[in-house]
Amino acid sequence: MLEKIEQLLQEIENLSVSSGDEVERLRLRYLSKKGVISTLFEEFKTIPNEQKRAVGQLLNKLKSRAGQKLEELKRSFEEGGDEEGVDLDLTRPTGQLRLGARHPVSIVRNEIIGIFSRLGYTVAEGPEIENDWYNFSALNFPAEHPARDMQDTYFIRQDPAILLRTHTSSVQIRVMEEMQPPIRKIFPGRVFRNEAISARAHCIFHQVEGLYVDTNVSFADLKQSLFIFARELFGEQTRIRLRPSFFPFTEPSGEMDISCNICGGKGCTICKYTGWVEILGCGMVDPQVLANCHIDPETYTGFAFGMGIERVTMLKYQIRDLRLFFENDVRFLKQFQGAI
Ligand code: 2NL
Repeated sequence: MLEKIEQLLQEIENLSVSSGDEVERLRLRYLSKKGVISTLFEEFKTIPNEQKRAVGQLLNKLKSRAGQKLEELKRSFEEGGDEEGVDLDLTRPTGQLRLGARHPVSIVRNEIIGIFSRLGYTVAEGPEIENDWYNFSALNFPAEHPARDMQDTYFIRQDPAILLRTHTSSVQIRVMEEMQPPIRKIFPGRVFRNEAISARAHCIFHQVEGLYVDTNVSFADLKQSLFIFARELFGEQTRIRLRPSFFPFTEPSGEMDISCNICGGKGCTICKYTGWVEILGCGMVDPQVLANCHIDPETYTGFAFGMGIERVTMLKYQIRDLRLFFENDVRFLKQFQGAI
């Protein structure tokens, strides 16, 4: 029995715990009525008298040592381990602080703004929550256009409609209602579409649109402005091509491709072996849209364009999955440290 008590004494000295609950479990194990130590006291009654003195002494020592040890462990949790006598120097310098990085979407947005501001454009912003006029009707969307469907657009209310804007064109309408030409502005902002989230699509993304309205603005002005833009953003070796397209708010409309900046136009998986990648949509502002904003389409013409910032950023930095922009994983974000 002496041996058993010695063993328990050793065990108690070596106890270590990681929570207050654990201390309580140990207290029950050693010190409760049916615990290990009570059981030993029961056994003590049956040992020969000549052993009683030595065993009794050691058993009492075990009981008081277990009580002390468990009390110590309990206190260490109650006081959060921050015992009296611990020196806490509040004037001590911290370790090295980690510096954050700008988000890649912000970097590219700022770069696009920089390029157009050198061409004389200024920035305009507007509300993310819009009504039907600014998001659809003023932009010539017909009543039955699929974008007006619940399937594609987040409606806050249906009738009369309040919705999350699906493009920044709504801000362009607001600007054209407010001022007469010359207008030369770019419109960066967050837009919302009811898309299934995948490597290529997200329900929230960012756009930059641009608008230039004045006397004698031509399609040649559109093409040269976007050519300059493409070379500034992707490098001076960049070539462009325009393909015919359709938007309700421009006529004629086009889509602009740039020569693939990965393979230089030779053909690779990024450009699907075409040598070209699409980066934006554009066109001459439909005269009806100008008239909707009380700008005389007989006097003025204009061009407009729009691009998805995530898409442009993916091409520029060879990012393969759009979802990376929204996960905010520092291992992704810190790669852009110092980009601007
Ligand atoms: C795209 C295409 C485009 C516009 C946006 C616009 C705005 C007004 C009038 C006329 Cl108020 N046009 N914006 C024009 C053509 C294309 O965006 O693919 N965006 C991601």
